Amino acid sequence: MATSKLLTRSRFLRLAGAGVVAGSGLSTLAGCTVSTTPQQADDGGDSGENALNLYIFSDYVAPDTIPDFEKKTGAKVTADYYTTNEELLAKLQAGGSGYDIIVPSDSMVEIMRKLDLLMPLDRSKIPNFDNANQEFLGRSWDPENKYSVPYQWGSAGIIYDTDTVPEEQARSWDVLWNPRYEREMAMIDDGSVAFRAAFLRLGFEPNTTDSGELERAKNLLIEQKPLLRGYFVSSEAMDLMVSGELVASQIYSGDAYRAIAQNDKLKYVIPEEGSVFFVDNLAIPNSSPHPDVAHEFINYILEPEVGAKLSNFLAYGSPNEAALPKIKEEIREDPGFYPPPEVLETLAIVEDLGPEKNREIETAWTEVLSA
Ligand code: N2P
Repeated sequence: MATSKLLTRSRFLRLAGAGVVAGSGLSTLAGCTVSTTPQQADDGGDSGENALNLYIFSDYVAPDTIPDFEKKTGAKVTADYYTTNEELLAKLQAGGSGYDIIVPSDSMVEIMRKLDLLMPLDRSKIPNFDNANQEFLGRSWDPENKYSVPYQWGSAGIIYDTDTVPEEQARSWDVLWNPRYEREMAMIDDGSVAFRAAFLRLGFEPNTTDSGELERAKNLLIEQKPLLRGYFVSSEAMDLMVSGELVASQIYSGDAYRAIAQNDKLKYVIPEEGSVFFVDNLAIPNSSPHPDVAHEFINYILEPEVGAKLSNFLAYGSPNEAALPKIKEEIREDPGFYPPPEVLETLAIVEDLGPEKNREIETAWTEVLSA
């Protein structure tokens, strides 16, 4: 079966005991969209010695993550943001990006590794590596963690407004095709994630490589398009759900939890047909101009306090085991967001399907967008 179970039950419970997420009454999570403030790296970034050019998913640091690193090390950080792994890959392949730290998801680490885009990590410069949770090390995308260190993990499910959408509807991907909610629904602006929802809704494996199934999923997404308000970055969907402009959307778990912290009519569900799970990772591009500072940054993120601040703010799961005791209890103990074992078993990593299949999905996604 193509669906890969990421965590065994007992291990998950151990992680969940200090890992994931949010719920109501978390004042620190309210109103917490990270502004994309620091100077843009502008293809080359800061060329000084003590500089770090960071290229990361949007809304993916806590407010103090970067300023505290600058204070601690004297390094000057410039940051650029992307919204999909494909955007990150294209930027790196175009060459000369000048980035020192990137944050590829699981299968993108594998793709980049095979393309020789990543620098092997010097473990002697990352003494905090020992703080990483074994559960997230040695995974298929980087079996020896030669190139990457886990950063955050989560799922992609459905957020819905309980005043409008009945729970039994929200438990299926089908809800995002329901004409009753026309123009009040959204999907994540990432072909590889949107296609997984369509595959699952059709009862296909989330990592299917069957061209006929891909064609059917494409048609399903094209059929859905006029019903949507649009395709949004997950944190934009979060804001539109909080304001009530959307009643249901595909969303990443952390953004869902942050939305719920601001509007308690909202709920997050992993649909019964299953969904995808991701582990995002810190890595250093081969072309990094400041590899020493980059190693210092990775080591910094693995500090217990830094890891806890990240997860207390972002509400994604922390693969930093040493951070777990510092993650707020009210977050850790919110049972609504810890998937029970039978749901966990339905979660799959978005696998690297190989260059040809990946391209096929990208082409199909372009067709959806231009339909
Ligand atoms: C957070 C982005 C989550 C990335 N805004 C999902 N891989």
